[in-house]
Amino acid sequence: MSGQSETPHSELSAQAERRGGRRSAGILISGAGGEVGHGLIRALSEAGHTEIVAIDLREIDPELRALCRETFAGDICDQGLIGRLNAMFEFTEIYHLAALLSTRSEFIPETAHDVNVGGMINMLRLAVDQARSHGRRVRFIYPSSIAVYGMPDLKTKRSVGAVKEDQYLTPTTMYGCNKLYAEHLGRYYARHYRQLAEDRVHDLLDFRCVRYPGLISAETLPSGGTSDFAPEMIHAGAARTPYRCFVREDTRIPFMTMGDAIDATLALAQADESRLTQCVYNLGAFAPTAAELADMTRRFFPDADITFAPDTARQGIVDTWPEDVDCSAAASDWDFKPSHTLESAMRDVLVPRISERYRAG
Ligand code: AKB
Repeated sequence: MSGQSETPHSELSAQAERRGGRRSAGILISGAGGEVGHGLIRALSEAGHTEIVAIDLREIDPELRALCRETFAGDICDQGLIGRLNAMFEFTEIYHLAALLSTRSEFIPETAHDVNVGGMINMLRLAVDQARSHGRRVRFIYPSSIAVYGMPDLKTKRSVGAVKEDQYLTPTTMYGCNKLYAEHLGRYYARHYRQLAEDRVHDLLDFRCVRYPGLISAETLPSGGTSDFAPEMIHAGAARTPYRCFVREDTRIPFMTMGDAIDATLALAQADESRLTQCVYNLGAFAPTAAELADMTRRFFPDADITFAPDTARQGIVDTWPEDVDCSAAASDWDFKPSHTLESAMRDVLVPRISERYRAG
């Protein structure tokens, strides 16, 4: 994979020269073209930020590009690109979203490791290099996932209900292993980085992490994840296309709307540090079974054609994810409170917006 800047290199040098060699202030978002990136760029832009620097493997949509100071089509594993970002910008905040999701990662686990772990190391290294050079701490926001959990069996999954951040951390997927290790890397870079080096500089990073449940967006459809059955089912209902759900009807995992996930991510980023008692926080809003999701979809789209055809391997992954997550730490440390139940999410956000999307073609 090659890292190619959308703006030609000569033009970037010319821009740097015009700025008198000075670096521009920036908020960096990796994986910016993905589902979360779309929402995050819009929310940051609405909050008045004009210094967004977005990077994604694919070219960023023109509509999003207009909200950014600079966009790059490139690979976070490309050291040359990371070096250019380091030379051009002063980042005080980094949202590292780029990742290969759980289903996709099981087909190419080594590549997933390169992207999910190697990419994380590159971004953390960029963050500490930046902090050392401009003298301010860099806030590093990292979305992890319920995939870090590994429930040993269905009986345990059903009996324990909502799990806390430090329970059942034995993931069975490459993506889950990568996310769990990346959480530890963030904590290490924030608290122990180069702890034996004589020239160690303390406190370069402010690392904050959310563990997302399955996310449901009205604007985009996910790809490569294993929680995708929920958004796929609802979008198929609106599009009036038949949907064969790849998990059993009794499958239960937590979800939230994309809007609530973005709000929570920004709330954690802005939270008063003195209130934070941990680096990593669970997030979730509702935890329906796949059958309950199907019933809710049929309630709003009465002719939705949903059948269940479980895929044994993908089912096996979802069965290791908890039925629900305990979000009490996020609630007490930074007032996390999702604004939607499944019903209100469907009624007020998902159904109106998704319907409009499919009406518009
Ligand atoms: C996936 O299904 O891989 C993701 C996740 C739960 O992190 N949506």
